[in-house]
Amino acid sequence: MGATDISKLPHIGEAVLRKEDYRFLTGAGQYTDDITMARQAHAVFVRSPHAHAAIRNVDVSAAKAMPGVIGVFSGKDIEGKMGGLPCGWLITSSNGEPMKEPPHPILAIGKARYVGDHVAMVVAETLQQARDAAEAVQVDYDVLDAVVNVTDAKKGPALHDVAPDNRCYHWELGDAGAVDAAFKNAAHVTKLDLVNNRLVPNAMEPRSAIGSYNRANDEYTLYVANQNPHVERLLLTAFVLSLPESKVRVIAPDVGGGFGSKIYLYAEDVALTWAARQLNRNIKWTADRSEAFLSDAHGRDHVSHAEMAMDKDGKFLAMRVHTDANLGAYLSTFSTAIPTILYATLLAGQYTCPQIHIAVDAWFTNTAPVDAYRGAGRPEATYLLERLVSRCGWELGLPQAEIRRRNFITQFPYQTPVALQYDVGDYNACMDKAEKLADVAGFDARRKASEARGLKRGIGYSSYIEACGLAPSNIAGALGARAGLFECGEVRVHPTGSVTVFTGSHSHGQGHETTFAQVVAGRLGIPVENVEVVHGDTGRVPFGMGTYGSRSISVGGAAIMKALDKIEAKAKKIAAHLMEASDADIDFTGGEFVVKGTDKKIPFAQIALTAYVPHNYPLATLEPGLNETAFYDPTNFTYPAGTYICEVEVDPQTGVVRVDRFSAVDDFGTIINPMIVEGQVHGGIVQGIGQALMENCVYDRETGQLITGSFMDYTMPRADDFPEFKLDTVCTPCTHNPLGTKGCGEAGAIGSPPAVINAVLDALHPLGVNDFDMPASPSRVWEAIQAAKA
Ligand code: MCN
Repeated sequence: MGATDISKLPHIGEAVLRKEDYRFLTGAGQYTDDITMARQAHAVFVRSPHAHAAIRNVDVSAAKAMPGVIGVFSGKDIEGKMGGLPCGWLITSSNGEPMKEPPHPILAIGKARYVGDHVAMVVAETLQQARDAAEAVQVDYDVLDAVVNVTDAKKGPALHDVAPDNRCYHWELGDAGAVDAAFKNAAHVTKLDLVNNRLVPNAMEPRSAIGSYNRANDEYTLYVANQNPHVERLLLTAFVLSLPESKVRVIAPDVGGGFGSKIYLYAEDVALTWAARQLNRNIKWTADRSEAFLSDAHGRDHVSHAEMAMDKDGKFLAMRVHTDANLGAYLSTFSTAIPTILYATLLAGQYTCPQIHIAVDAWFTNTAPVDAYRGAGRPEATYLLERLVSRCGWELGLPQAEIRRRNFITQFPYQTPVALQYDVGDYNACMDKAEKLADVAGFDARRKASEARGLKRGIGYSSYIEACGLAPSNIAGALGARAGLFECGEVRVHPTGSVTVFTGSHSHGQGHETTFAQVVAGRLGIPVENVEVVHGDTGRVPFGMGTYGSRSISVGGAAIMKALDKIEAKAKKIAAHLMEASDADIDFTGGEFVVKGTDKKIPFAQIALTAYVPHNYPLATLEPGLNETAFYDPTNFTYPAGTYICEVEVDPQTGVVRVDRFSAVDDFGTIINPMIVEGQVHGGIVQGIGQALMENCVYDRETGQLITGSFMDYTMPRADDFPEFKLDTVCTPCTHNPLGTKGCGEAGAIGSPPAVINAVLDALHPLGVNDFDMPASPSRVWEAIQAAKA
């Protein structure tokens, strides 16, 4: 089946209501914390109150004597009994030195390295008993100086012996010599310093896990709020607990949002699984919101300098970027890939910039580990590039659309100087639609109206591209990653013709139970209700790499399409036998197998039944059953792209920024379910505007304490912070996956932050404010206005 044919099938492009919503809306969802097991005990983790401290002693004796306590473990108790948390992706420094990979013990040994670092685990009959006993654990700390940002990290003190200067790696991409030469010939150079603020993921459901052990057959089950159960099992068994995978089942039931923060193997998951066997109990732990703030992997936290060299007409000649990335105290599972493979490779954006060079220094600091958060490297790249491009336009006196159009890539495939090859796109079409949708023509009148009310109005553009559908093994491997990211799908046709699909993708809000069913129902010509989608269980799904990087429909869906190809081929053989025709003469269309050029046909359900009741069947050449599995490794990323236009009103008296209009035009290739895609874009834009205007994770520079450790101090966006978003799409189907789809799950979070800040800057330029970083909170905007006046 070709890449574009899919759009003609039934159910494809239909706004089918989400099958999963009945259980979510009626309170029947089953999240990890909803599960109560027989002989269930509760765990509480004792966490370091210090950002950096030597641990002299952990005295658990008083805690052990507390009522209901079943076990108390410190780092010393588990030392030598298991490995540390692995970093799944390897980055080799450009000079050939491997990155520094310090040990990451499951419970701290010798030192605590951030506020919230796990120091001990208490298990008791009830949660309250575990909490009380955790208070009784006596930890003797020697407090050390802490560093929390990349600037201070260079000065020390060192967190890990293996990285005396706190640098984990130095990594480069692109031709530095060619970039230098291009800068020498430039008519104009635009420069910009940027900070990409640290974010806390804040999924609605906090992390939660139950470690369970069955002594009868020596088997473990880990229930966990996680986005990729097979990867969790692989890391847990192969790297940490040295167990055969066949002895461990990981179940990720309903998961209330992840946004990247639930793709890692966390220390709590390991500790619970291990302790379940030690204590022969099922042990549950659910993070409270404060723990989530402290110990979930955070996102972003880059400090960058960027320069663009242009000719006299504003054509880009070369770009030079240096980025310091904060990795936090330890390497989280995918952390090293974020400021490198996923960030640096995106810096060409939608533009024909012939030379790009980027150098990245990644640093350890006394903060929670930093890893993927919705977009993962790509929002950071887009923020940098789209802020820089807007500034190029302002400095050259070119309209925001014009500076972009002059540099848009228009010929495909297009090889960027930073490793990626874009297969297809139409960036001018997105810009055209976005400008119409945003009524750019009416902006001047609206600006005057705002001015009359004492407000400053600004308009901001962002033309983003994203590489998603992670990740072609060939490209990931060439860039230094340890693993590529294929996906697996199994299609099981039952004798009645209904179908169960087992997918390695995991749905934690993205609606796969509906969209994957639409694909299968469309291909087989059966009702959507007749397709069940099973995910999130290593005991039921053959294999899987999970959900992140907006990969599920384009990689997981493609694996299902491959399995459906096999189903169709076998079903045709059965049909050919029944109708006494040759396989080649059978067409499958509208749910029926037809002998070409005749009126002989058999419906799909009859073929399904025949496959399982094969009395009239060529058993010598065809096995019974209709059940196929396929693995799909993409040959390239998918490249969704679009243009976002934001209009803000700023009150110069108070610094309050109000988003008045937001228009987004995206190209996601073939769209399976426009309603679900719209919801994904809405959510992404909200998260992006959240970062741009209010969210900011701040650690105290002296003590390393997390200052924004609750919703009192960390502002989350709410519905009344936004206007109604105007959305539209352009469709250039992806050329290399069988669905023609491109991912949509992160686009909003990637495209929106620079559009907002560019709009804020446009509003503030008349007041003399020429530079500004996120978040544009009222106090920061007001201060910038006052500083410009001074
Ligand atoms: N889809 C479609 N047509 C397309 C593209 C996608 O109908 N052309 C549908 C898909 O079938 C799927 C949904 O849109 O139902 C998202 O698909 P996709 O873009 O493939 O993204 P994933 O399913 O892989 O989801 C991952 C993505 C990421 S990386 C983050 S982070 C994120 C996001 O999804 N986290 C989310 N959206 C989220 N939404 C919720 N509610 N919760 C999260 O944690």
